[in-house]
Amino acid sequence: MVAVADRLRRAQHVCCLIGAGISAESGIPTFRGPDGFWAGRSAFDLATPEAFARDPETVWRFCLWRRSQLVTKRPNAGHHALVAIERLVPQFTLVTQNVDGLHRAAGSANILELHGNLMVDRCTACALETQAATDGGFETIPICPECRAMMRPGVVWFGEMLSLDAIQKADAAARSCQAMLVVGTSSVVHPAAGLAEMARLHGAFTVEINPEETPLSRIMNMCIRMPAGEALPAIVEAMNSSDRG
Ligand code: BV8
Ligand code: ZN
Repeated sequence: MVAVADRLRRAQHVCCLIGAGISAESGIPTFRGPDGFWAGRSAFDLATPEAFARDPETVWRFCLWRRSQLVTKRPNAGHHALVAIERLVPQFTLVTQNVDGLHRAAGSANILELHGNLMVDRCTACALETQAATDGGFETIPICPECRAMMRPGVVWFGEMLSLDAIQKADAAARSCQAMLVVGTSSVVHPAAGLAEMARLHGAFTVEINPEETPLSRIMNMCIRMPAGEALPAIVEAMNSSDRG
């Protein structure tokens, strides 16, 4: 951890690319793990515009069920460690694929939510965005308060463009950072996974924090085979002790 801490300490700009694995220790299933959201389900029946057009009820039921689970979940030591790192370095960009809002709940500031946010509704007709209720109402499909059209979850489905602003800022951060932590992602979804390759290409020191190997492990400068909730606090501890000299 000391070697990673040293790299982060010396970096002007640190970028973190985050996946569902960091929220596993908050009790939120990952996607592709044995008990993940996609276990026994097809992403293409639940997370594509075609699926929503074909059967909005089923897509909404999946989303509302996830919301009902999410509202009781809290950030864990991994999320809090990212907040600490953000406050220890001159420039920090948190690029997350997660839609659970736990980084904001932990206190992270500079967050790019590449895949949107599960607690946001967007109107299918007038694009009005509203915050979803957190105290229930997980049975009814939200209707637009403005034009009465059906709302959709404010997440990015497969085959949909990411927010141009978010991906451009994430790309710029990957190109300019001196160190990138790639935490809790299987690195199979693009364009997010491409950001780690971009960082490496531009000379950043890249660290994968994941108990498992991923398709990008081979290009990383370092792989820490530990859960994020243990590795990230240990890195913060090493950064602080390097301060104490
Ligand atoms: C787009 C919906 C273009 C929201 C999600 C280039 C190459 C190949 C494919 C493509 C490409 N470009 C586009 C594609 C197609 C597609 C794609 O990438 N497909 C893949 C699967 C083959 N990409 C897209 O469609 C994207 N759109 O590019 O548009 C375009 C151009 C023109 C016109 C139109 C469009 C859109 C991508 C967003 C898709 N939406 N979800 C929702 O319902 O949540 S993505 C979905 O996977 C999740 O949202 C999640 O964010 C994402 C990534 O998953 P991970 O976070 O990595 O989670 P996973 O379970 O996979 O892994 C968890 C990891 O954690 C594991 O490695 C595990 O070991 C580890 N772990 C477990 N416990 C811990 C841990 N790590 C640390 N600590 C622990 N305790
Ligand atoms: Zn509307």
